[in-house]
Amino acid sequence: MVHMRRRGDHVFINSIGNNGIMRFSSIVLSSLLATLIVVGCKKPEPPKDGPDTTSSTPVPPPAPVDTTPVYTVEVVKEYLHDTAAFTEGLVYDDGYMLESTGMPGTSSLRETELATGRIVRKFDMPKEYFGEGLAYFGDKLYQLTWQNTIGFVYDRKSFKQLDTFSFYGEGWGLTHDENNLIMSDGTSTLRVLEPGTLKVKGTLVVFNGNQQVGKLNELEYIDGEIYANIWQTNQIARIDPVSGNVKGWIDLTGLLKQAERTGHEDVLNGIAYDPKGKRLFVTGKYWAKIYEIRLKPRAPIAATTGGAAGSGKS
Ligand SMILES: [Ca+2]
Repeated sequence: MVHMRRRGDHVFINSIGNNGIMRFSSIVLSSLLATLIVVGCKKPEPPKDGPDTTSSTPVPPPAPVDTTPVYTVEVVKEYLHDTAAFTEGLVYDDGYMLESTGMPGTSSLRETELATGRIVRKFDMPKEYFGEGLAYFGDKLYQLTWQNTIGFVYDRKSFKQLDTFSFYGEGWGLTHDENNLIMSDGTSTLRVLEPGTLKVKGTLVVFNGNQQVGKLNELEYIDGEIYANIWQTNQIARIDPVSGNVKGWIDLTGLLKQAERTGHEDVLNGIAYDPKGKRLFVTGKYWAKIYEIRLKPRAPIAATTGGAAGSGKS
């Protein structure tokens, strides 16, 4: 005769006395029954065509489908661009490009003839300033700096510096709508500035679906939308200026052809628009060309979205 004694997770079998009485404690009986149940039950096979629903590992929900429309582009025309220009802001004005360039020692405000690329006016910023976003509003030009927390106001025609203004954080892109300047700072939040005082009168957080879109860089307000290229990508977001929602993505992958690269180029940066001719222009830092492009709808695909926080040099 035997009795079983449980110690920890192990069951031991020992001899019992000569009186022949089997003494099972309730604990021993429970353990025996549990063991028999486990041995007697076979784990069900998962369905051949479905997930293993008996697994303890939770099955993640399917990834949400990004239904935001995507546009590719065709190049209408190419124009020369200064390969020494580290483009940070680009504005079209009646046959001329106004451009803000960055980097210490090469930051500038310049005006070039679009048809030829010829520089017709140039103001070199003191080397302590890193030029950033540029907007043409009224008869004035507004230029940001990256981390100097200062902006400059110029007369459009003479480039004479009229004023300065200060802001918090970093300066990245700048454009304007009918009434206000709109500024990016490398995050997913755009600031709306009152042009007279340059004070922040509102903010707009940019979302694609339920995801914030960070690293908003160069801007252009075009026919009631804010276009923003996303730093270190080939994507331009078309943003609803009221809701902050991305209404479309422009995918510029392949615009800068491998055969045309100098090896010196930096990222896509620079959007300008001719409202009369409805011409859209893009370029990049140290790129040799400004491209006039036309949008073509493409089937929706997952688009790149950045985080809420900005980082690094714009
Ligand atoms: Ca622009």
